[in-house]
Amino acid sequence: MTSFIPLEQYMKEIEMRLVDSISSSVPQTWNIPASLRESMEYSLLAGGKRLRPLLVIAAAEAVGGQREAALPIAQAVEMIHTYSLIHDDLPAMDNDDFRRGKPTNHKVFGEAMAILAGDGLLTHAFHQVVQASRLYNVPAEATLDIIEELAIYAGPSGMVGGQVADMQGEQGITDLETLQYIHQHKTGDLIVFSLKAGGRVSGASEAQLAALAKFGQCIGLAFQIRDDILDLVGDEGKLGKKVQSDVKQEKVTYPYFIGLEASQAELERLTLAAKEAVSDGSIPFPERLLQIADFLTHRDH
Ligand code: GRG
Repeated sequence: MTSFIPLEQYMKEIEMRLVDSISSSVPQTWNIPASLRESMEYSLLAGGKRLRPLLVIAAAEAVGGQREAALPIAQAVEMIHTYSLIHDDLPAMDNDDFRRGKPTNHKVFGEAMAILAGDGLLTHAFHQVVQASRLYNVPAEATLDIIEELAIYAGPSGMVGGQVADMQGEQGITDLETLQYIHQHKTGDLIVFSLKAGGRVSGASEAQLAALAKFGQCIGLAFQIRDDILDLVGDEGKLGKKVQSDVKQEKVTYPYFIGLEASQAELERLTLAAKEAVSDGSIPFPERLLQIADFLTHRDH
């Protein structure tokens, strides 16, 4: 466990370690077309909050494990997340021109290369998970569990399924339950994966994994509700994008169904439930996770 530095400094440390290591994660000795490497690195290094790597490492440390062993998993989840954003921005999906304050991948490299850069990141993520075992002696059985769960939480029954439900339901969603299904899978599942995988690196017990999963489910939904609220009442300068875009695009959101005040109350309820899940005594060092839950509730971008 590292000494208990302020959360902002902790996040900065993890971001720096991630950025430093992620650019060399595709070995220079591999004979890869330069344009593919450039396109993958462009999006990987374009910034972002690095929330999922933060959760992998915070969960590993909360269970009493070492940061370094969790790093390949943190890289892997950021690769999956980045691929999903590249593909989500494509003309066939959301058709966005900017992401993380920069032109989207397909605007710079063309559509075909953006698709392939996403494919490359998705595939390479599985290579990186294996490195936790090869380089840091994470037991093969735990690594197998992490690989299996990455396919479950990021694949058809997870993030990809959530994206499809969102696509098919666009503008036609009539109930909160369907919206919850979309949020749970499209956004929440990768967050749950990150926490459980971090725990697995540190040899978490079943009770600890269940506590981390519950924490992830709650903050995952809370994260999305906060997104919806920020789109209505956020500061454009801090968000780096126009507010009220959900209203303009007639997107159904939490505030659309239950109003702004009730959405805020639900956000607070979920944050409390998340904090309770890791405060039941099963997690030896829950303090960082508690801080992260509060940080996400109050984030302004
Ligand atoms: C294309 C299979 C496929 C999936 C796409 C993640 C996703 C699924 C789409 C992104 C669109 C979106 C606004 C999703 C909901 C919230 C979300 C996951 C936002 C992006 O995550 P952040 O805020 O992004 O952590 P940064 O850039 O900070 O990493």
